[in-house]
Amino acid sequence: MSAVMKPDNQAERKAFYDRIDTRNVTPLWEVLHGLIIKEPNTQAKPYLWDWAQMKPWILESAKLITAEEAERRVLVLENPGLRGKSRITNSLYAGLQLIMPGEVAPAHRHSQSALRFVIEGHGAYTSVEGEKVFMSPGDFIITPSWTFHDHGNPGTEPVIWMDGLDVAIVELFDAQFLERPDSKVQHTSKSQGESFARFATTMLPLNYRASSGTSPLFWYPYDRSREALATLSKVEDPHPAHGWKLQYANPATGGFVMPTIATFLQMIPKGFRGQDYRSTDATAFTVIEGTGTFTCAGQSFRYGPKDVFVAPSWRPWHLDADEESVIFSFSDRPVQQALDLWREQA
Ligand code: 1HN
Repeated sequence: MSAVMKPDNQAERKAFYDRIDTRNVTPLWEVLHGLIIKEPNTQAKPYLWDWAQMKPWILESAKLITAEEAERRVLVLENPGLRGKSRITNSLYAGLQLIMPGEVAPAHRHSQSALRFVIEGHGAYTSVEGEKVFMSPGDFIITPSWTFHDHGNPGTEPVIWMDGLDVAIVELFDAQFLERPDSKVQHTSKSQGESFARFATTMLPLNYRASSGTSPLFWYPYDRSREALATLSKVEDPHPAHGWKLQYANPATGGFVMPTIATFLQMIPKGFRGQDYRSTDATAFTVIEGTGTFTCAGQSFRYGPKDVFVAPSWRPWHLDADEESVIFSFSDRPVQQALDLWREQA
């Protein structure tokens, strides 16, 4: 029965706040309701980067700067709700990288984990810890944290891929390191296909023990992944939201390919009308094949091959396909799951 009166003392409060502020102290009650909220309410927006618009700009960038001067010649895909932060989602970076015939992007290594998803062109390679792999459209390649990598294009065509990195996650922990070796291009110390032979055949080196949370396999060629989806599409019904969807796996652990980023490939049939779905892991998508519509939080975007689009955390989205479509995607799901934060709702 004790009715506690709310004091009416705004001026006194303000004076108190000002006093404690001088020693870097602040009252929780003034900020509490921004810190704990009922559900995610991200600043990030759904958006689609149209390939027809992006491609000429990417090629134009090659007239302005070399890959070597730029270190990496990339146009960053910035979420319209997060401009100036080099982010496609609150936790992940994405960009479109171009390497012209004859160019090299010099070697370096950093704490950030990276993925490449090849969009267009043949004849360029990426080299990871002394092993080269030539990239073809649809191939998914990883650059594990703290592994030396350089890219080169001894071929005749411009080659463009999407990069995805965990920059903001590493920044959250203030755990970034970068190293540039003396030589621009790594000495190739391994044969092409070595890690594929060791890890991609459902076999492992004798007595193998995973020494890191990152996949020892760094090249996932498109043909095999696509064929798996095509076979599944003949033997099971599509998931009502995802169609036929697989996650890329670390063959040594069965887990995701990197500790911070999960990657997926999905196929949806012609005429598919996907159900609404949402999850706490904001997701960036790249279309490889097909056309349709991506709808998220009431906004619809027509998609076609090589477009990139993004679904922010917890905003409902669905896919409708005009033609059979194959779509790559990535998110921070491994981090959220490791921290018991991940939720989804169909
Ligand atoms: C990076 O090292 C690459 O190695 C691409 O190709 C994009 C974006 C931010 C930080 C490092 C690459 C990057 C990056």
